[in-house]
Amino acid sequence: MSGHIAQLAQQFWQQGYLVLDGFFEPELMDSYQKLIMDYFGEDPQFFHNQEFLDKSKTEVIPWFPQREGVAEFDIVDQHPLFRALTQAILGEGWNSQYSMVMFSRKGTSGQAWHQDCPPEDPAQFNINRLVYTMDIDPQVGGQTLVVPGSHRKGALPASEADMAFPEQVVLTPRKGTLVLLHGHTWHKVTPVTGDYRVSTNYRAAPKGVPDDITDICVYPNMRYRFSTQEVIEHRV
Ligand SMILES: O=C(O)CCC(=O)C(=O)O
Ligand SMILES: [Fe+2]
Repeated sequence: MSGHIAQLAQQFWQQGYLVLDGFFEPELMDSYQKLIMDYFGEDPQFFHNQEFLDKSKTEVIPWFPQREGVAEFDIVDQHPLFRALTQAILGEGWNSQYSMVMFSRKGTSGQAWHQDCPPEDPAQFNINRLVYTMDIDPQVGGQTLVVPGSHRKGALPASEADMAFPEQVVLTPRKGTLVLLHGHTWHKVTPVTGDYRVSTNYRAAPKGVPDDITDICVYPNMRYRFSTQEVIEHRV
């Protein structure tokens, strides 16, 4: 198994992402999905400010269940293979940051192209460990797009308009899929046409990376700082 894990870690570093279908048991995913729907209901409201919504074209409502002591969310965090894979990718001393459930309502725009943190220093990055508790399919929308190898390509091209990259790959995760995604990899989420979309992100980072590494997000049109809710750089 450890040889296989090393191979998967190598694949992650080549592509900037990794997709593992059927990684989590369906029963565990069902219990997570129920907790998530009990928390949100079908039609929750936003709390991001309007400038962010307008400029980022990102419509996601976050929930941090572990901060509220919802113990079930520790199960994934402590999953032995999940941890072994993380260790193979990030090395000794890596840090599990937090789990964040992301809910998008029907008819919302998903997430624009972005990088979770500035890409200038290759040693300063987060990884997303995305757990899908429901099927994402072409009917629901909300597919995740990634550009392979873009974690080595610096900042996303500056642009005001949405973009398509010839080499982009469309991910359609199912219930139980684990997607590992480097924070510098260019990625987006397509509009949500079905009833709603849910994903849960267990963010982690290598040793020496501060916990607020994802405070500044890079979009084609701006860099945005979440803690102060401000555009810190207009890129176009
Ligand atoms: O939900 C997804 O598929 C991607 C979410 C994302 O971009 C992130 O958590 O950084
Ligand atoms: Fe992201």
